[in-house]
Formats: sequence, C-alpha cells, structure tokens
Amino acid sequence: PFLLTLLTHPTFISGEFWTTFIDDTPQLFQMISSQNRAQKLLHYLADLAVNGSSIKGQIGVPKLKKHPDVPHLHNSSGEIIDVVSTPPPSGWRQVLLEHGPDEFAKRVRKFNGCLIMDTTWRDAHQSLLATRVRTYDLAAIAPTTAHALAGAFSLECWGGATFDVAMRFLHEDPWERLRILRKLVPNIPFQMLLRGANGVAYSSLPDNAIDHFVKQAKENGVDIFRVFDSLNDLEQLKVGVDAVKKAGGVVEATVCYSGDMLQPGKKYDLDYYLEVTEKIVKMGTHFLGIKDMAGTMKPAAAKLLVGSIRAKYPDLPIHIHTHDSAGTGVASMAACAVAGADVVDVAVNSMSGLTSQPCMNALLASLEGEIDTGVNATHARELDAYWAEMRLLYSCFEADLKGPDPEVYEHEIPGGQLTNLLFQAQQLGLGEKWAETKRAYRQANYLLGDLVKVTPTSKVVGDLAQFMVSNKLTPDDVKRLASSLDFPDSVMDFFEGLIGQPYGGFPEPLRTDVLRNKRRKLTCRPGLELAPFDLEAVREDLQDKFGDTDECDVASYNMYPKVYEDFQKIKEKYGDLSVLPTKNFLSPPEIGEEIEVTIEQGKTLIIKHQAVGDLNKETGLREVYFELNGELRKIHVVDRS
Ligand code: BTN
Ligand code: 3PY
Ligand code: ZN
Repeated sequence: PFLLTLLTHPTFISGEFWTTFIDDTPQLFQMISSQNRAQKLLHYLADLAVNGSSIKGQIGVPKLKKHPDVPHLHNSSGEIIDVVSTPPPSGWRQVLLEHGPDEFAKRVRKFNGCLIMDTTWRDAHQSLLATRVRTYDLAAIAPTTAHALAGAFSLECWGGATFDVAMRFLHEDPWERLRILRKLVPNIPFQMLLRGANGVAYSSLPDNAIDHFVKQAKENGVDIFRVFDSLNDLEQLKVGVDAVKKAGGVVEATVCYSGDMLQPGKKYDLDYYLEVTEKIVKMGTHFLGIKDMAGTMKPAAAKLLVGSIRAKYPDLPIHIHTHDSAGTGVASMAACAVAGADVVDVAVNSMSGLTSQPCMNALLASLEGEIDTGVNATHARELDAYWAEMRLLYSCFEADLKGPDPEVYEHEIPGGQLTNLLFQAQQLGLGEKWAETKRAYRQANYLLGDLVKVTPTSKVVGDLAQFMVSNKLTPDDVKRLASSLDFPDSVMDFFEGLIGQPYGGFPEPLRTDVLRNKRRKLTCRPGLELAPFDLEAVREDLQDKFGDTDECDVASYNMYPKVYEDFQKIKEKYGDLSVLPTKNFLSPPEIGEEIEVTIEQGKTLIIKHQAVGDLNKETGLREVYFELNGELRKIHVVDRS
C-alpha cells in the first residue's frame, strides 16, 4: 500500500521530484524493493506449504533434506585446495582466448592423448533428471569444478533442452545461468548444443534470429558450439554453422549417428557417414562432431568410423558424443580414443551411465597408462561426492531406469527420450506397455523412412509410436488408413517438410496420404520461407510489456514467445526464484524450519515457517505464517486442493 500511495502521488508522477527523490533517498528504494522481493518469495513458499510443488514431472519430494556439501579437493601433498580464493589452473580456454579458434583447434589436435568433455551440466541431467538441475546447484560446485577439471576440453553447460526447461519449469533465466557460471569458471571452455536452423527450439526460425541468438550466446560465455541437424540436412546445418562463424565462436559441425552401422543392410552405413563428413569438411569447421544420441555405436563401429575419418583427414579434430543406454559407452569411447579421436564425452560418475554419458572415472581408468586425458582422476572422483548427493536432491525427477537396455540397437531411441517415454508409460500405469511402446517406436521409425532420430525428429517418431499404441494400430493399419487418420501435429510438420529433407526422401504414398490437401510439400529448407524478425520491434514490445529488456530477452522471446511471457509473469508474481535453495524450491517448508535466502550479495533473508491456518470455506483461502528476519508475516493463499 505504501508503494502504491507513493507511485500514484501527483508530485511523484511529475518527473523532477522523481529524480531528486531517488537521488536523495536511495536506501528507501532499495528497502522497498527488497521488502517487495521478500514478500514475493513468501508467496511462493506459502503456496508450496498449502498446495505442494507444481513443477511438472515432479513425483514426491527430494530424498535429501539439506543442501549438498561441497567436497574438498586435495593437492598431491594431501592438503585441501582453497578453490574459492586460489585462481584455478589455466586451461584450454586460455589457449582459445589467446590464440583464437583456428589455433585452438590445431593445438587440441596436436595434443598427445584424448581430452574429455564433461556433460554433467547439460546432457547428463537432461537425460537422467528431465533437465531439472538448477543454476543454484551448478553455481555451488562451479569453483570446485574449475579446479578439478582444469584440464578438460570443455564443460557442456548450455543449449539443448536446458534453455526452455530453465524458463518453463525452473522459472529461471538461462542467460543468467550462463553468465553466473562463466564468472566462476574462467579456465575451461564452455560448450553448448545448437539444433542448427532451429537454434534451441524445435523448428526453424528465420536466419536472422539464429544469428542474433548465437551472437548473444557467444557474448555471454559460450565458446564452442556443437551444431547438428536432426536429419543431417546439410543446408539446415549450415545456418547454425554460419551463425557461429559470424559470432567468432568455435564451430563443431556434427554428423548424427543413428542405428548400428555394423548391422548389414542398414541405411546409415560407413559410406553414408563418410559422405556427410566430406560435406561438413567442405563447409568448414574447427571440429567434427559425431553424435551418437542413442548409444548405438558399438566399439567396433567406433573404431571403424573414427579410424576411417582419421585416415582420410589427419588434421581434422574429432569429438565424439555418446549415451550409455546399452552399457557399452566406456568401451566405445575408449575405442574412439585409440582410433584417433581428440575429444570424447563423459559425465561425472554419479551422473553417468544408463541414458546419460559414460562414466568419467571409468574412462580415465580404462585409458590410464596408455592415453593421456589431461584430467586428474583423483580430483574427478572427489568432485563426484557432490553429484552423489545431488542425485538424491533431485530424486523426485528420476525415471528409475534399472539397467542398460540392449534393445536400443533395435528401437534406437535417444537417451533423454528413452527416460521420458519410460516415465510416461509408468505414469499412465502402462508399465506393461513399455515393451509395446519400444516396439511401436521401431515400427514408426521404419514407417517414416528410417530417420536419423534426435530432437526434433525423435519427437516425430515418438509421437507416432504413442499414437499407434493408443489407437492400437499396426504399421499396415497406418499405411492403409493414412488418408483418414488424424495424425499428431509433429508428424504433419515432418511430412510437410518443416523439419527439413530426410536422406533418401519422404516415404510415398504415405506422405501424400497423410498430408492430403491439408498441408503443402516443401522442397526447400523451411527457413527460406520465413520473413526475418524485426528485432527492434520485438525489443520495444517486450520493453512495453515487461520493462527492462536486453538482447538476451529478445533472443529468448524469439525462440519461445509463450514460454518467455509466462516466465516473465511468474517472475512478476514470485520474484527471482533462482535464489531459493533447491530443497525449498521443490518441497513445502516444514513448521519451524528456518530458510536462509540470499537475494543479492550481502542481503540474506531469514525465513522461519510458523504455521498454516484453517481453510476459510467462503474465500477458499488459507493464512500462512512466517517470520521474516524476526518479524511476523501473514500470507493468504488459495487452497487448490
Ligand atoms: C518434460 O520435460 O517436458 C517432461 C516432463 C516429465 C519428464 C519426467 S520427469 C521424471 C522423469 N525423468 C526424466 O528424465 N523424464 C521424466
Ligand atoms: C537436444 O537436442 O536437446 C539433444 O540432446 C539432442 O541429442
Ligand atoms: Zn546426447
């Protein structure tokens, strides 16, 4: 009420008073703003206390009831390293900053060994924990990571699904995450996953939006960009690659590996991969990425593929990505290292295995004495103590996969999607339908022409598979009834050509039957048909709607307009939720519990949860009582139960 009175006061509205008032009494404004922020956070906590968590995909509450301890690293004399006040050893990022992307790539190629990328901050939690790990928990371990993994090629920490999940479900700003981590890790290159002409979205954007997005990503801390296209459509890939080149980033143009190349008669065989590689090399890239989304690259295939590319392109730095779904991840990455790969992907032990990346210390041990990785195995193990606890803090997002799935060679479901589909089957009480879903996925893939499967094509195949299961359709039924079935949007988009052109063309007559007269048949890349975004107009519009707007906001809005607007509205309602410890973000405060929240440097709120009042049957409200820095606060919350 005080703020309202102030803001509507006629003298206040007149400009002169405004400036002198702020200049003369800054403390008052800071006080109002922090009171306001505290009040908003209390609203979030009160809502949690009454209604429980509303984070999508959350089952129950965290098993861990505290913030995970940050483990100590020890030097070779057994003394604790003070990771906060000692600057981390210089790493590959210093090479990059000093010499630029070309020379950086040359030096990595020259390194006598095989480096690692740690995916823990992106793909590992995307694959195991529905991408739900928050900035709060990444920032807490960042200084330790900068020391422990100082010799790593990179940390994958951004892009893929992390971008929209941060805003959509964690209610935090992905750009802020990037900036915070960047400050804490000055020595290890940061890597992101970019979906070519889709940016970090699920379908094409106008080229100028991709350029604009990548420019912000580079300026805010991304060094290396793994760029892929879900159909290995080179034209689509080039949009992302060109954007990275313009922004001055390190380009890792990537070929996606789908299926088991060793099985005879497969559509994607060694010749296919060599052909795509040749085109990528012609396009120009600092690194060649090979992305095995489903983990179907067996050690023998790894050896053959990497060996063949290495023989043909002795100077090309090669970086391999895999998932451990079938349980062969460590063996495959070791085979890659032996065959001449320059970098392979792993995750910190407790965040590795199953649908995530292979285990870091297992790979280091496998290569020990033969191939140098530049990483200290003891430090990697010490670092892991944090993630062992973290896994419990995020236990409410586990899909509970029990072991490797050798059937992955048949269904070829990418890691993250495998976890999600299993989870969905369990939630629908269709645990027994899981085998059926996997079978349908395989059938759907062949109906669609045997696609390279990764976001967004994997979603097309998954949607068709679920459609077949729920409508009890066999592949023959789908073909026979295609012109009368109501297919999922993603399937329509694919057949229209909105995801790009598949290798070998679209399956006919299925395409024609599915599209009927409802959609066109695109023959060029979809981005060519999109009018450039008016970036200035977007900025002004956001400024009008939400106040302070920068280029990162514009980029967020371009990727996900609705998600961005909803995120801003939540921020308006609850303030910046990223400051809450994860336990208090996900689970209701307990009566008597004291929560410490640092809302900015030097400003900590002590919040004590006192009581929840009775339901007022007329209003549907409950009163929730807190002590905020010793003062009683009462919050009204709608009881939605
Ligand atoms: C999404 O992210 O849109 C899907 C929401 C639900 C995904 C669930 S959360 C628990 C489980 N673990 C996963 O990795 N996925 C599922
Ligand atoms: C993504 O696009 O998010 C992926 O992880 C693809 O593998
Ligand atoms: Zn992956």
